[in-house]
Parts: sequence; C-alpha cells; structure tokens
Amino acid sequence: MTETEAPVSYEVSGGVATITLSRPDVLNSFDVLTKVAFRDFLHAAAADDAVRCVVLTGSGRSFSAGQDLKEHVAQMREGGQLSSTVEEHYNPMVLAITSMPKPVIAAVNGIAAGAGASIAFAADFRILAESAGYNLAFAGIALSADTGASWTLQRLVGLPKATELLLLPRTVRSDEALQLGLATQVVPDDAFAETVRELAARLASGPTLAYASLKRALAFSASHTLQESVANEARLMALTGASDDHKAAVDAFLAKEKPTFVGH
Ligand code: T3D
Repeated sequence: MTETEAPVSYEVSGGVATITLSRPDVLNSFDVLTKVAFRDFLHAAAADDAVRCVVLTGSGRSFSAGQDLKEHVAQMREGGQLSSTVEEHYNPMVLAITSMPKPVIAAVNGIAAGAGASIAFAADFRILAESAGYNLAFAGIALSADTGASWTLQRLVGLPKATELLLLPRTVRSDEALQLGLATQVVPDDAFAETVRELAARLASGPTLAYASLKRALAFSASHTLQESVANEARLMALTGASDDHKAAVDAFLAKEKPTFVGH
C-alpha cells in the first residue's frame, strides 16, 4: 500500500454497502486513519436508507489483525500511556454495528485477531472462508478485551469457552469456529465471494424495517425481564404491522405470489 491509498473503501451497490479494510501488508490492522474511516463509514451506512445490508470485509489474506501494534508502540513511546482510542474509535464502531438498523454481515476472508475478531462477533452473520480463523490476541500483548468482545463472545460461545479463548489465546480455525458458534457458515475459499454476495443480496431485498425491529427486540430482551420484553415486542409488532412491507407481504401471501419488499 502507498501512503496515498485509502485504508478503507466504501461501496454501495444494489442496496448493499461494502466496507473493505485495505491495508493487506499489515493484515488490515487499525491505525488511526483506518479506525476513523471505518467508524465513519459505519455511521454513513446506518444513516443511508438506500443501504439495506452492510458487508464488512478485508483485502488480502486477513480480515483484520486488530490494533496496529506498530502505531500503538510509537504512541506509547511518545505519551507513555494508552491513548483514548477505545472510547474514540473502538466503542463507536461496535455500537454502530450492533445498533445498525439493517443486517450486517462479517465476511471473514482470513484471520480476524484482537479488535478484528471483536468486530466480526458484533455482526449479525459471520461467513468464514475455510482458510479464515479467529485469534483473541489481547492477553498475548497483556491487554484486556475491547470492541465489545467481553459482551459478544460469551453470548456466542458461553462463559467458560469465552474465558478460555480470552485467557489462553490461540488461532481458532474455521471448522472449530463453526462448531463453537463463531461462524454462521464456513465456505470453501473459492465459493466465499459468491456466498457473501448471495446472502447480502437476499438481505438487501428483504423487509428491512422488520429486520431492524427483530434486532432491536433481541438486543432489548437480552437485558430485560420477560414482562418488559413482551411489552417491547408489542411495540415493535405495532410498528412493523403498520409497514408497507407487511401489507405487501400479506397481500402477496393471499395472492400466492412472492412479495417485493421496499424496506419500510
Ligand atoms: O489502546 C489500544 O490500542 C488498545 C486497543 C487494542 C485493540 C486490539 O486489537 S489489541 C490486539 C492487537 N492484535 C494482535 O495482537 C495480533 C497481532 N498479530 C498476530 O498475532 C499475527 O499476526 C496473526 C495471528 C494475526 C497472524 O499471524 P501470521 O503468522 O499469519 O502473520 P504474521 O507474519 O504475524 O504477520 C504478517 C505481517 O503483518 C507482519 O509484518 P512483516 O513482518 O511481514 O513486515 C506483521 O508484523 C504484520 N502484523 C500482523 N498483525 C499486526 C501487524 N502489524 C501491525 N499490527 C498488527 N496487529
């Protein structure tokens, strides 16, 4: 990569926004420029009604190796303390992904380590290329976890496994990731791009408001009582019940036709 190349690219096509980390020489690790661009593209995708599905991926052989450790060390030497990057960059990233009012696919093309793994865990779907894997690298460099991994990982694999993976980091290959629940699907490397494209296209032509409401319902219910959750479900059912997509879908059902969803 030359200095002038953008570290992250953003492309919208057919209702799908694809955010690609583009620093393959350093395994798409996050320096400040990359973090700012990635965070800002997430916010742009969230705000754009024309975007109905978001794909996160990396270029080259890695999804992302997390924090750029060369920049990190340089900053430590300058300031002698950890920067504010967790609050300024990593926290907004994970909150933008988990609150995204449309489905998010982590297209994990290669190794995802540290904050790179955390980003994949925050997505709604994790499609892994066979050659991909995860490494919860934080303890390896004597750091705690960030970018939501302490919250997401235990929900995906359970507390004992999350503890093991965080305290004893190692590379979890794609077959084990699938067994553990860290992959929605594992596909051969040569079928990876097409599999991601098909899923993204399917989600981008789906009932976006219903997807957003389902995501909100799940997030709410994860930390509320049954009584509170059913009250919230009632609110979200009223919202989706009044949508154009719901009307179109029931009309299509009665007419024995396939519905066309507009997303609201
Ligand atoms: O304040 C704060 O900053 C806190 C924030 C923390 C967030 C975090 O994400 S902490 C975790 C940071 N990430 C890591 O500790 C992972 C470090 N990388 C690795 O452990 C390994 O690279 C991998 C397991 C990911 C892959 O291993 P492998 O053998 O396939 O590749 P490699 O040979 O180690 O790396 C290839 C190149 O990428 C190499 O450069 P070179 O020698 O060819 O010039 C390597 O230095 C570079 N690279 C890999 N990871 C990083 C990196 N350069 C900068 N930062 C990296 N994270």
